[in-house]
Amino acid sequence: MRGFRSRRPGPRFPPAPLPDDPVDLSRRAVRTALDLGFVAAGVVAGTAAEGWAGFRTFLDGGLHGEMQYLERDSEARRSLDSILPYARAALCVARAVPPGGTGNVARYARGEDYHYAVRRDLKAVVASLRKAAPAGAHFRVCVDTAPVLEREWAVRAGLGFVGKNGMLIVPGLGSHVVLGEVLTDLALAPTATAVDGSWEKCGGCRACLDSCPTSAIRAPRVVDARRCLSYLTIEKRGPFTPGEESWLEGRLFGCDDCQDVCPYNAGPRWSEATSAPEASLDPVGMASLDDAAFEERFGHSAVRRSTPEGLRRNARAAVARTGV
Ligand code: B12
Repeated sequence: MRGFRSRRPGPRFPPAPLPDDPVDLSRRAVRTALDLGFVAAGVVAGTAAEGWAGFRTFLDGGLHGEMQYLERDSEARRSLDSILPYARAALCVARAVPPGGTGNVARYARGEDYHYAVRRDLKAVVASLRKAAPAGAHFRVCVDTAPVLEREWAVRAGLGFVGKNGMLIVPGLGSHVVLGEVLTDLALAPTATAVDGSWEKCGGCRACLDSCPTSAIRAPRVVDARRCLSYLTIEKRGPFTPGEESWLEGRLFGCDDCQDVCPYNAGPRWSEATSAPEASLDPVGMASLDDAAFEERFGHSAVRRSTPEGLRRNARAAVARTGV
């Protein structure tokens, strides 16, 4: 998430009129989302983030490292109406990331940048809703692009639960999903009844905690980003400390270890040996990729987030490790 500009102070337009049939509208939203290929979809009513205190504890403990945007937009995460005035509900969706084996690029970043793909499909959902909604309704599509506690809203919309690795896990599919939302000032009916957000569904399993190469998962659901290899390879700017560099073990972008060991991801979709071509990048080539070549290759990929210098830094560390 970056570049968010708060829409406060004050709403700029009147709220949407009440829909005649909120249940039907919600069903339409969910059905359209599923028809478009999202693997899970649900509507949550409300605006206040119940997990905000937990988010604040994460920041106060400094676990966010140098991700200053989380601190800057912290207050906005309290409530959806800081993002869309008069927000009353959100359609939450999950999209499965491409299947395939392991590699030095995290699965979610392979292929088309999910930010574009999810946004495009959520806009199609909005177009469908507009046909059935009363005139004057407002919508805002978010895909990791606004200060929304996406995992909490997904749980409350009934998409799944958050496991000990901190990931939203969709029953029957697993955690290799990315999330998006449509916020609206329409009073949509919630589609989930009893929402159980507990991690009890992980039972006694500690696979993610025990296998994280840097012990970044301090406790169930508590990820210390400063040690997380996803943070170090994607979000951290500037050089690694020698300790950090030794943790990378050849990763170039992101890390999936805490998901790969999760029994909820044990299906063939994720364990098959064949890898997508974009699963691994050549460290030697990446170590000398200039800015223009980076932009050309990753301009429409989530890998762009690492910045050219960040990717070169990661690649240099991988090259140094193998002594090539
Ligand atoms: C900052 C960030 C990171 C940081 C910090 C990660 C972290 N665990 O906090 C870093 C860079 C390390 C990171 C890594 C990754 N990220 Co990231 N990240 C984010 C971002 C932008 C904010 C997350 C955040 O606020 N963290 C702070 C903690 C405290 O908040 P939280 O994780 O949401 O935890 C809250 C909920 O779990 C809530 N909760 C849980 N259950 C319930 C139930 C109820 C009823 C309630 C009320 C609340 C509640 O309680 C917690 C505290 O409030 C989100 C997008 C977004 N806007 O939300 C993507 C996001 C979480 N990331 C995503 C992905 C894909 C990843 C990686 C897998 C990428 C990779 N392969 O390298 C890793 C996974 C690491 C991990 N195990 O979490 C996806 C996760 C999808 C999923 N299935 O969960 C998201 C949602 C982006 C997206 N739109 O798809 N990420």
